[in-house]
Formats: sequence, structure tokens, C-alpha cells
Amino acid sequence: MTPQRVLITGAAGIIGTFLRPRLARPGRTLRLLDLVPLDPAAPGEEIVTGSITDPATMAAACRDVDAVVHLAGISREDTWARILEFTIDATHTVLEDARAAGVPRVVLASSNHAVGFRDIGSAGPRGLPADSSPRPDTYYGVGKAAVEALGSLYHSRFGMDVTCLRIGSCFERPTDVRQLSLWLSPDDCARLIEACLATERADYRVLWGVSANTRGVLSPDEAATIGYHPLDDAEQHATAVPPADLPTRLGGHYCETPLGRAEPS
Ligand code: 15L
Repeated sequence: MTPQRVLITGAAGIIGTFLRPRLARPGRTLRLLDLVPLDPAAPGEEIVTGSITDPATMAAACRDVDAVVHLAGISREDTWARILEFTIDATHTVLEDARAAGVPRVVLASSNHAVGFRDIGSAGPRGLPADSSPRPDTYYGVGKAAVEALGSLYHSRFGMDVTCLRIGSCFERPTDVRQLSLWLSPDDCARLIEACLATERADYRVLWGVSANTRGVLSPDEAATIGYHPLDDAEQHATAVPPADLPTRLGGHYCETPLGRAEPS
């Protein structure tokens, strides 16, 4: 049975906003947490306003929850201090409070930037394996690699079911050539989360979060093992994308971004 009460951290962010209507189900409660105000709760929703860095907020937010989908944190390159506080330390707080509350299942938003320095060309016929060891391209990527390591630790020590999603480019539609390979459509993102919420055996997994892109470079195999079958393809938007060469590295321009420089959102 899929979880009945699901806590989503970072619910006001891009992915949280995509997921809010798409994960709504009869009999399911979505507990939506963010620092910034959200639209008022609809039936089947609970709103929590607060920070993932605050253990008391997280302890209350994890109460009576069947699964946590942890999206909150820094979503691009930033200073080391902010990556430490809002990605690494905050994920520790989320996992620790989830453990203390007996939450059995956690989905962690990782990123392609945990392995952004890998060559796209070295991907092989099925694409780059989802569990390729970290090759971060930024402090942001290091933060996501640490998130994955924390998830592994909490699975191994406490038996939590932990799935880390190395998300490609999750936007309404792809806007550049790299995203034609890495796009995760909003609908496929919801399909992927549903597959994570429905796994039957507690495990630790690292999966790609991408759609079924014609120009895909990331292996679909690992995510398929939990029943994720994407239906969208970035190619349907290709004519609107300016022609350009595919970058050599998976992380694209992140590989050249000065370390620690916060980009405007
Ligand atoms: C990410 O991890 C970021 O959160 C997002 O803003 C995009 O930059 C994306 O990766 C990407 O690589 O396109």
C-alpha cells in the first residue's frame, strides 16, 4: 500500500509546486512544508511553515508520517557555508527527525551535479549508470553527494527505505540542448516519486530522475527496477530549442561556474 501521509519539504519550490497537485490522491494526506507561505491547504493537505534547519519544526512535521520527500535546500551553486547549512546539515536534521519519528521511507532530491564532472561521451550504450560514484562539479554537487551518503548511512544503520534521485533538469519544458538529454517532465517526476513511494522492500537506491528522452544519456535501467516508466520525451519540444553542441560534461556550465558563487535564481 502506498503511504497515506507524505511530508514534502520545499513544497513551494519548482519541483514541490509540480508535485503538489500531481501527488494528491483520495485517502492520502500531503503535509507541505516550506519557509515561504504556500497557498492555503486544500482537502487532503496540511501546511507547515518553517525551516528544515530547525529540529523542532522537523520533529513536529515528521509526526505520523509514512514517507518524507525531501526537496528543500539549496538548488544551485552557492557559498560553502550555505551548502553546509541548508543542504548537508539540514538533510541530517530531516533524516534524524524522520528516524526518531519512525518514518520508514525517505526520498532525497539529489542531482546530476553530484556526478557533473562525468563525460557524457563515456556513458556507454545504456547510458551512464545511476549509481556512478560521485564526481561533483560544484559545492552544490558535493552537497548532493553528501545527501546521498547520509541516506546510505540511515538505510544501513536504521533500515529506512531511502531513494536518492539524481534529478536531471526538472522544468516545465527543456530550453537548451543539454536539457534535451536531461529533462525530467513534471508528470514523469510525479510518476517517479509514486514509484519510490510504492517500493516493497526497504533498500538504498540511487536513481536518475529523467524522462524517456530520445537523446537520453542516463541509464533508465535502475529506475525501471522500482517500476518507474517515464512517458514524456524532451524531443517533443526540440524545435523550440536553439541549436548548440551538447556539453562534454554532464553538469554543463556548472563545471565552469566559479566555486561558491551564488547564481541569481
Ligand atoms: C539542478 O540540480 C538544479 O537544481 C537545477 O536548477 C538545474 O540547474 C539542473 O540541476 C540542471 O542541471 O539543469
